[in-house]
Amino acid sequence: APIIHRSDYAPLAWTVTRVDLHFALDPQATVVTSRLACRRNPEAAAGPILLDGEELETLSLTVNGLDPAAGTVRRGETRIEIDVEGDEAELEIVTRINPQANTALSGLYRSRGGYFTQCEAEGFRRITWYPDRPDVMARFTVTVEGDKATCPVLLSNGNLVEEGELPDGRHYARWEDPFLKPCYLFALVAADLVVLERRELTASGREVLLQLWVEKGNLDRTEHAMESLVHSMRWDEDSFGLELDLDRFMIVAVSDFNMGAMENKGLNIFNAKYVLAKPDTATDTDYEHIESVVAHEYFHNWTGNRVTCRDWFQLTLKEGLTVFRDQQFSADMLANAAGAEGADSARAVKRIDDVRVLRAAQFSEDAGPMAHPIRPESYQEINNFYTATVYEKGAEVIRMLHTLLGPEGFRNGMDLYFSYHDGQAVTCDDFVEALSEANGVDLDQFMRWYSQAGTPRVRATGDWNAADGSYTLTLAQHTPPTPGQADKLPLVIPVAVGLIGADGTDLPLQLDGEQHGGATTRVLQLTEATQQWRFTGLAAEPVPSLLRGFSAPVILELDEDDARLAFRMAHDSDACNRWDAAQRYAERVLLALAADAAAGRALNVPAPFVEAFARLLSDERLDPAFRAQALTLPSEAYLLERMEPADPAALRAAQIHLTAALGKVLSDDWQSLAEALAVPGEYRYHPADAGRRALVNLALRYLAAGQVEEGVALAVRRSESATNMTDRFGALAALVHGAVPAAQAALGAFYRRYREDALVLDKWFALQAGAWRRDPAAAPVLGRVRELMADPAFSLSNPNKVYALLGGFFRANPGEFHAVDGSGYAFWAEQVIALDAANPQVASRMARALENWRRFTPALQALIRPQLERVRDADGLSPDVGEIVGKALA
Ligand code: DPP
Ligand code: ZN
Repeated sequence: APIIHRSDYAPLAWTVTRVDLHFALDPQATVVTSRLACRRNPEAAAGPILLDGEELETLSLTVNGLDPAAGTVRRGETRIEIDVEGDEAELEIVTRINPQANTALSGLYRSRGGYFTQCEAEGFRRITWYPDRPDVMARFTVTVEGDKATCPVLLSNGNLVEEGELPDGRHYARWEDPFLKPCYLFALVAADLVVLERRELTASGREVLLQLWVEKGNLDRTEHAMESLVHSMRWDEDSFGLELDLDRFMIVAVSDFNMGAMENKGLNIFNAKYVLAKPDTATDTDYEHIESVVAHEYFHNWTGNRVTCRDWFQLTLKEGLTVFRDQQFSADMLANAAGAEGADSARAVKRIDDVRVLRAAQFSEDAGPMAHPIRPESYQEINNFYTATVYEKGAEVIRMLHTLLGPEGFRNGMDLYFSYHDGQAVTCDDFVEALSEANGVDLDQFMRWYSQAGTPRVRATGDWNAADGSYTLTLAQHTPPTPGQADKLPLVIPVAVGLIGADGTDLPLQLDGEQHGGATTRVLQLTEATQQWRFTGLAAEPVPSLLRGFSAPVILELDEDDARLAFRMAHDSDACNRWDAAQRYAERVLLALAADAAAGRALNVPAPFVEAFARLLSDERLDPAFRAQALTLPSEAYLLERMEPADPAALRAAQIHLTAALGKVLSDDWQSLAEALAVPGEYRYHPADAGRRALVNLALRYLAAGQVEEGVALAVRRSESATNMTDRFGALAALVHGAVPAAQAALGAFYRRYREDALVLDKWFALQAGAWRRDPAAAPVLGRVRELMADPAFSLSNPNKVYALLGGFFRANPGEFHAVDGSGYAFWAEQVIALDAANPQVASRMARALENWRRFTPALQALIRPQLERVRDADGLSPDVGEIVGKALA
């Protein structure tokens, strides 16, 4: 596939101002009539009208009502060029498409009897010929015509302006979107759905209709998403002064969807898993995700839709910013629910969650062949760039701007951004310039975060001078090379710093030249390769606590011995750093155990670690949600990136040994904790309850891992008789991960109870795909994965199922996937090739599971390479998978 470069951007010679679409829906032969009002762009170089298309059958094309004159139209497989005189033209194009055959789930496709669309990034060209790029913004009118019995509900963007009956059992609806939009925000739904409605007033007193459309039988799972939507509306009004601009805002749940959800103007389409929840089927984590995804898509209405991206290289303009906004929203929601006393801890727990995701998913991306800046310079397939870098690192970059400018300065910058660019398609530079102008600060150096890939290392060293009571902190930054970027320049890195005294309390920070000490946490700006700060007025050597709140997306390198990590685990006032100290200590222990396992030595867990761990476990002053975070070991995915070379089998042996030891040795503590924290009464989604449930479930995990009889019995009871999914699934997961004999019966009972419930079964598939094998003589997990693929509830054409079972195996189970006989890799190649024929986006996500293959042991690399080559050489490989394996092998 050709490589597309950011530097090649040029505006189109012709743009579209109005679009009138007519859909005559039919499963295999939908006819789309598109009338486009086109206008010459006075700012662009002269040229023909350019239209993109993919898999379209073109029935007719007229220009200004006539067949085009000979020689004025050039038709290619995916491109039509039309020479037109004058400055305006009206095109009418009729195409036929086959939604039933659209297994890629991009464009117009079918799901469970209905019709749905997904157009971001380039799906609209699979519906009709169009200049399919985000800088073409037009007003859309849409008429949808379909079968009344199977598709009683006909939806599109904007306002419903007309509906009526047609002959032959058909009916139609006409929708008008008053806002200009790029075609990636177009949406259409025609299906048999029911609705939950609510009317709300916006801050300025306008009444809006909120609708949540789901399949029949799911109405009892819509309340939480609706609540989340209303909270999102209020939050955006309060925090940014941004109101809903439509009379009607719709969310539709669909079972087959490649991504999480899509912010189409006024008609958000959601993967059902981010809408549907009731206590018996959804866990606390599901509730949290629903709240944040609903908010995310809602927030896009301003950051994404009202102001959109000029080109797809600017994707982080809307995604990084909107992820930051949804993270702030969720933190506020948690803090409000927790009340004054628990607010700080609730925010910290949310931050820890986000940091965990960033470190596991984004750091590894930044360290491999797909490393790219948050604003990429080139791509082969844009669908491959909906990445953790563009989204999560992009959000961290916005967070740093927020830190550097302060909340007010940030808000002023946002206000200016909207005042300049509302209704436009703009760039990341436009955004940062607005922030810079509003605050009178120079952000030129900061822009390097947009152009440099790779995770920066910040090396910290401290120098205590007892003679004058000063402590000199030296910070040095370095960003390692990434593909195509050998040399990096210093970045602007905000480093939040605290100094802890011997008694565990924070010291007031007094920098050289200041009269007296001030705040106990201060943000230092590291802008050069190396910088020093001298803290004075200290009575004794302090313990530094750096990068508090994870103030920048960097890897902090600081030499701390075990005792110091234990000290910070017990005392750091910054919850994020306290968690991080526990993670660092656990990482050290696990990597040492893995080295022992690889060398065939006996495994021994160091007693001081167990003691530090136990102190956190039983520290009742600490919020249970925080304790659950701090007592969860770093993920294998994260640790494999820290291991040289990555040896999944050795790491798995270490994890098995450590979890079993912590379960056994601390069994009394875990058991009393599980009893004391059990949440009585009826389920409610509330962070305080959720924190307790998380900690109890973690206790069950350790108890089952340690094969502690009473703990296993408790997990069995809860898996049978829990009153909510969080407890039931938590107990089941403990049994499965503990690989205790009772797990099989519990899995069977769970399946029978939820056999009709696709979303719940996704959990069941994922759990088994990710299972650990504590007995080396037990059958490999791959065998079970193959069996599960034959289960009637499994389907390769449903993305959620693929992510659960195959993703659960490739990504969440490195210890089994990387089996030393290479069986996992052969299976991977077979599945990626099979998936690619039907759905390249899903296949590409699975393909990425092996992109960092060069980090593994030579023996594993020798097994992986031929499988990567096998995929690369497969017939008819998509550009999506082609780009991934091509870069991996390069
Ligand atoms: N634009 C979508 C989102 O991130 C992705 N399809 O919300
Ligand atoms: Zn988004």
